[in-house]
Amino acid sequence: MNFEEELNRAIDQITDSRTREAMRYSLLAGGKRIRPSLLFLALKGYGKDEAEGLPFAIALEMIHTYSLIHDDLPAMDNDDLRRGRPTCHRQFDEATAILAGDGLLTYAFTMASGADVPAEKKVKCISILAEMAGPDGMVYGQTLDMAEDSTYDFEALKKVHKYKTGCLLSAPLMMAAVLADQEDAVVEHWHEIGDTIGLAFQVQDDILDVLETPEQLGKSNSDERNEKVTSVSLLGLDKAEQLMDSLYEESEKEIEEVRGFEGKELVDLIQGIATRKK
Ligand code: GRG
Repeated sequence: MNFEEELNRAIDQITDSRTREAMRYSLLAGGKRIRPSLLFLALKGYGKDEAEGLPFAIALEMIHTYSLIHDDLPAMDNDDLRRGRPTCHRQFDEATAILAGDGLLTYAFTMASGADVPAEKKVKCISILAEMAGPDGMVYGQTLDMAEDSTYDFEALKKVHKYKTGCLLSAPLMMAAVLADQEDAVVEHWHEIGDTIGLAFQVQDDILDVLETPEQLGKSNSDERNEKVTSVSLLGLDKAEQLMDSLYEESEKEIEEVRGFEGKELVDLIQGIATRKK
């Protein structure tokens, strides 16, 4: 299966319009596809066929891309560069970028509802997607992030990361557990593992913003421009690096301990993410 082609095919199914082309522009700009990979490898760890997760993997990447498009808008971070290209509102215009984000978010649910899996599991997966992306999930994290003030400490920052970043990394792990017929407590355990990966991932993002150039990262560093509090500004670089390493190790250990799950490939993916440079 070629995931990039599958994403393109999903966009082809939409009525031709400027909004559709902006959706395609941002979706197919070459992201790392971490969330779909988490879903596919978690399914594999349970001995399931990754094809069963494809509509949910496409949905995840559409929701993630919508969040990036909206996060880059002038009303939010006001960024010019994303995934190595001009941001959606720079390439098109603000109204089109808002619509492209709206289109990706809603079309994600069209994709998920078309999945060829039993209705009960499908509804559970759709409900996980909605909860993790919505006002009790990623949108809540973004809301907290927008409200940041000078009283921010590391606990407050951790909460932002849990929702803004962790939720959309937990969703694929939780959906894989549902598709693999795991009970609710196991699904919830994967939620926690995703939170740990999310915190590590976000601390790493803060570290990379300091160590790498926007050209290398393919995105603007608006945290510095917007004087945002980050894990590096609060902890210092050395402590942030130690924290990141220990969080990734913790998540790997937890994955290896999940009962009935062959964790090697998922752990390999996490180790690959832990050494990413963008
Ligand atoms: C607008 C509702 C709304 C939410 C925005 C995603 C987001 C929330 C903000 C973007 C800024 C940011 C630092 C988010 C944390 C998550 C994160 C590190 C996103 C980047 O994910 P990658 O590295 O990106 O997986 P690619 O481009 O590789 O897919």
